[in-house]
Amino acid sequence: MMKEEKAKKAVKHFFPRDLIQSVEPYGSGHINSTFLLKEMDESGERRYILQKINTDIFRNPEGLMENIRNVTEYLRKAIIENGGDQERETLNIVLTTEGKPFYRDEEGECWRVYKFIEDAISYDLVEKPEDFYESAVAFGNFQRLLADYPAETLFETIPKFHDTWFRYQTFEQSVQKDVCGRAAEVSEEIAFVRNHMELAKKLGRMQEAGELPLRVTHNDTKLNNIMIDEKTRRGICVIDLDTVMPGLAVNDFGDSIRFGANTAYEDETDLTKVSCSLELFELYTKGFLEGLNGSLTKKEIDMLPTGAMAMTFECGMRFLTDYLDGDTYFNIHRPGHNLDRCRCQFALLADMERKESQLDAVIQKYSKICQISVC
Ligand code: ADP
Ligand code: GN1
Ligand code: MG
Repeated sequence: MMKEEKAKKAVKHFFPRDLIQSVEPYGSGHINSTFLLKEMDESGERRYILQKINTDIFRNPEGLMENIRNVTEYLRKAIIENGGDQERETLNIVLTTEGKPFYRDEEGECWRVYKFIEDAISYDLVEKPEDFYESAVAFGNFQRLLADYPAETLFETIPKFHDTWFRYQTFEQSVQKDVCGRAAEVSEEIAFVRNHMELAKKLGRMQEAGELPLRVTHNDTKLNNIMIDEKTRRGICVIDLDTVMPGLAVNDFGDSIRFGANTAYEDETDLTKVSCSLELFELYTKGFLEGLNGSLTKKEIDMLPTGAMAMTFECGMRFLTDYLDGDTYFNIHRPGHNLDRCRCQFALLADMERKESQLDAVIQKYSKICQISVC
């Protein structure tokens, strides 16, 4: 059965009245399969997001959905207290007809539905710098709102998700196995990884030494995981909550930078277009620190540029590992897609390294402002 047909069957377990008019593939996420649902009745049209959860990656869908249910309920209380709109400022799970947060079909595939956040857009590339600033405020705010969330109650949906040194070792295993015979063709990229071994160890060591605290973080802070309100241009909702787990604040910062401060798309093949925009880096720093409103330590602030480099490196290395493994993890849309993505990340990291002192200077500028007026 085709994916769409399976999706149509799954829909019936959320919407027993047969009012769904269409089920179309949607969005550009790399992990889950996402569909847009349109429902029509006497009162008009309503839209929903249907997702097939990637259970090869998320092995415990019960734990995953419990995390999302609890985190969204927690956020909802804060939104209501602040006089916000709970329909648009957090994800809203639509339960199955049996009252469950997801439906498991006969083949064991797991489906969930969210209300569609209307009049908002998610971007794969920054179109207006102010939108990137707003996304930073929203991600910073999100982390601050979850600062007192009981971290021990969260399931670790993907163990060692941002353990860059673990990712490095996994990469080396894939090079050794070379199941598709692709290693020879990517010797330059393999050498690039090996030249960055120290970067892979750095943040993990600092965490172990107690220099960087574990916090409840989002862990997948790409620009397209924020909904920007079409009218107000505010970052109204943080979505894609599958990886909300204890993590490092600098990694949330870093992942946003590697995606949003890149002047090119994540899979750009013309590497001359790839660079780390200092303007966007500065805007994001300002917004993120404002959203966090003084909840980072001085050490965390100092390490923000390292977070950006480590996340760019880790992500490139994960794309390369997947290319070597035969493209089994990330959704791809063309042959060599993961290699293109890897090259783009490595070109971006090289540019960040060239600009390291400028990135540090930006951070120090905001670190000072932060200490005087907010922290
Ligand atoms: P993935 O884990 O595959 O990245 P996401 O949960 O990020 O999946 O969803 C993919 C895309 O679908 C998002 O980038 C966004 O454009 C859209 N999307 C997801 N949830 C919603 C929602 N509740 N309302 C509107 N759009 C959404
Ligand atoms: C995946 O799900 P999505 O597309 O938002 C991945 C991230 C990577 C990102 C690279 C669970 O994010 O870790 O940084 O692709 N998510 C998972 O674009 O592995
Ligand atoms: Mg996503």
